[in-house]
Amino acid sequence: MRRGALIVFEGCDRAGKSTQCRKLVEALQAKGKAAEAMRFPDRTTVIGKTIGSYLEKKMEMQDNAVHLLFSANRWELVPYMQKLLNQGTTLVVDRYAYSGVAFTAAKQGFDLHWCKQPDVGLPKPDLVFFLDINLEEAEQRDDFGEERYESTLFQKKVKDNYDQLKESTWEFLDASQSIEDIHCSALDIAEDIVDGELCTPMEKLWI
Ligand code: NYM
Ligand code: MG
Repeated sequence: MRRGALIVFEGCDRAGKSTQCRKLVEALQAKGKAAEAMRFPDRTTVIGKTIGSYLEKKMEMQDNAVHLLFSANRWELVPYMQKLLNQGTTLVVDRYAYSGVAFTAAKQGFDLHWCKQPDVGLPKPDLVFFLDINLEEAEQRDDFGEERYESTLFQKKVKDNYDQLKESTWEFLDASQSIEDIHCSALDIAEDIVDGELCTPMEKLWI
């Protein structure tokens, strides 16, 4: 049986990732393909609830420690992801290890190399959409500025870090286009991957 594809959306805050994830899952399902949405952090688990409190500034945490929690939150969901992928379900994931690295490495005293280590060996995405947003535009979007990390200066550093994480699996989408236009481009690219030759077993990230 064919495995499902692992598709990830990445980008700075308010780039439109959640909207595009939802639309992509709906479109794939409408075409009769098994697809499910996931997101990181997954704030529903015990680890995820702690991350949620940290992001909502209800608690403080040492920076290395919270970085490891974000990674642990991905690892705890790997068995679930593997099960669905092996059953032939495509996963469309809102943020993944690239967010982990880009955000922590934007903090003082962190480098990309250290930040990548806890996520080394995770299932490697078959496709990563990077929603490229102009930071002045993101700032104007609803809710910007409420959670931790949502300042333009921080997001600028995050964007520079993303630039250094680009891999051959990445596709850039201009986030200033309309929701429909972005969706059409994403769906085209995603369908090629979902229907194409998927490498089995899956590759491992950053190995
Ligand atoms: N974030 C997300 C991290 O700092 N590290 C990670 O590993 C992940 C997955 O959490 N500002 C940050 C990026 C976001 C915030 O994400 C919450 P969202 O997509 O707004 O729920
Ligand atoms: Mg957010």
